[in-house]
Amino acid sequence: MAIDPSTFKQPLRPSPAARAALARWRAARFGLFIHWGLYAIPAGVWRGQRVPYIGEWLMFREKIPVATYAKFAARFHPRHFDAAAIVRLAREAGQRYLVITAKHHDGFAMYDSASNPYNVVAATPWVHDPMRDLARECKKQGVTLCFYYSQDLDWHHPDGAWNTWDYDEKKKNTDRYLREKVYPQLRELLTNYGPVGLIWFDTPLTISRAQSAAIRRFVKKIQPGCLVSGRIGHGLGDYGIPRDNQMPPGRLRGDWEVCATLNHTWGFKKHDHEWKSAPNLIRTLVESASKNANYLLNIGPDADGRVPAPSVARLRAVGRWLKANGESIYGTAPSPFTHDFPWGRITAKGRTLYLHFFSKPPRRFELRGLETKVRGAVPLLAPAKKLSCTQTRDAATGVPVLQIDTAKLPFKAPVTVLKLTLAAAPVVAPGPIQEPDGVLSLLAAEARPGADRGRPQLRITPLGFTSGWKNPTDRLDWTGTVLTPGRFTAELITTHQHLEPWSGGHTARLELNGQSLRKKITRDAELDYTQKAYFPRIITRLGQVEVSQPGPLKVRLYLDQILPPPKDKPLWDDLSPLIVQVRLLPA
Ligand code: FHN
Repeated sequence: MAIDPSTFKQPLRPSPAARAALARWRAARFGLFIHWGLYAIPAGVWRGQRVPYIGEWLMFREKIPVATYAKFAARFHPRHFDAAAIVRLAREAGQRYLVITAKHHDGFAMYDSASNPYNVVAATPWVHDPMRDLARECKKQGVTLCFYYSQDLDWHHPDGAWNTWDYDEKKKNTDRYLREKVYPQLRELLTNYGPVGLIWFDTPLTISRAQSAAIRRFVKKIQPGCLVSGRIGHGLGDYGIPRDNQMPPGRLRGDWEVCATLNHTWGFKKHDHEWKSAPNLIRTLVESASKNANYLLNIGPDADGRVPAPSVARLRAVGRWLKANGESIYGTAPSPFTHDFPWGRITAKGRTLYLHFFSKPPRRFELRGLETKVRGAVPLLAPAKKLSCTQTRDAATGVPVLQIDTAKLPFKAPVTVLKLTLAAAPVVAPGPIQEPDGVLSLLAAEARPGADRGRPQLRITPLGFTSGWKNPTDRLDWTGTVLTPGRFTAELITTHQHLEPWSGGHTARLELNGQSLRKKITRDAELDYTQKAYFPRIITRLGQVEVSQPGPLKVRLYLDQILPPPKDKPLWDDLSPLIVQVRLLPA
């Protein structure tokens, strides 16, 4: 069983109060995540050795006894912590909400907790509550304050999950931990700091459905407008969260939030200097919005309270882009198309489409599949320049084709926005359509699961990946549309979380137009995309096929041979093959 079901379930139907809060949160689109705690002191180093993995997991990785780890508190005196500057940074970045770790898995409360002395006021020489400062500044500067709270993992409390080196797992009583620590602390957070936008619960690894549901009810009772993140567990959140640093393929249904690091850690690590580029961050923000996801981007202040300079520089760069182009992000709806385009991403607002180009488009740019009449096209940054558009239909297939002359669209890296005004709300032709570059991309998210016998076990998760593919008679079916027939190279694209095993080695069979390609899933190449460091997309070349006529093309994928999952099962996935997509590229 997958241990984090919230990742794979559609979020709950929200109450009216949550719906209004959700609408505000959705319109914000961009938030600041802050991981700050005692782990900033060791900063990824223990007994002189660099500890791999994310910084805030150091206690767990090194199995540091509670009594030893707690000594960090005596050294916590962040002289440079400046709540006003942090909230200002969020504003400069264009981030409209802020989520800070009130208590992470190490169990240390970063606020004044009357119910538990293991906290920043009672246990440190600083004797100061940073959440009070942040609450005041958020109010003053118009940023929504939200708290991260680790409701399940707690390595400090004897009944919290996952400290097996100090405590006996068999003696743990989760209800007692919830009663003694979680509920009293949530009450404090929800009564002492004014309105709270959301509680970002995390990592529901051992908590039961009833416990998750009770925590949700508890939060809503105190602040009905406070949202609950999808990682409350069991699909009980107001919105869903993909895995860390994960970008799902295609458009999503429901509300989501992509959470991401700026380097490779959440909590400060002094040796992690692998910073993402500002263009990568801007494209990830655009891509998130195009899929109906907010983007929650993290900083990890150091033990003195300073935000690393590379983080500040990058957030400001995103902010500069947003200041000019924010109309195409804030308050937008996702793309009306279900697939990702090779040239960029689309967001929408009423009768407007925003085309975000990630590179300079060809002079005669072509968008296929838009049925709605276009009234005008202008660069978002130069609305006086009218671009000429023509709308026709492909003679052979009837696919609507919009051609835009982009001569008057100066491309400015990393993302240039073209604003299309439509005569009505956008309507698009169904199904995957061959792109002008000749590629037909078939996302698993756009496929119909089927079975030669009985009902398919295989399903498509809300994130658009296959799940539960254990049966060789299960299959995926697509009907795409080909405008330019010819010879194609067929590729299968699979994925995995970079620290977990890749499910290669199965044998895939692709059927189309009476042709069949059968091949073992091998690592032939990798796709270049923004999240490739975390979820590599692995290309298997299946062989070549011939498509002789324009029109609908039925494509069917089987897995003839499915290997048993490795014994060393990771926490999150059932390790059945994670198929992202089939692609047909002109040979
Ligand atoms: O274990 C945590 C991790 O430390 C960090 O807080 C991230 C942020 O999304 N959440 C968990 C792992 O998914």
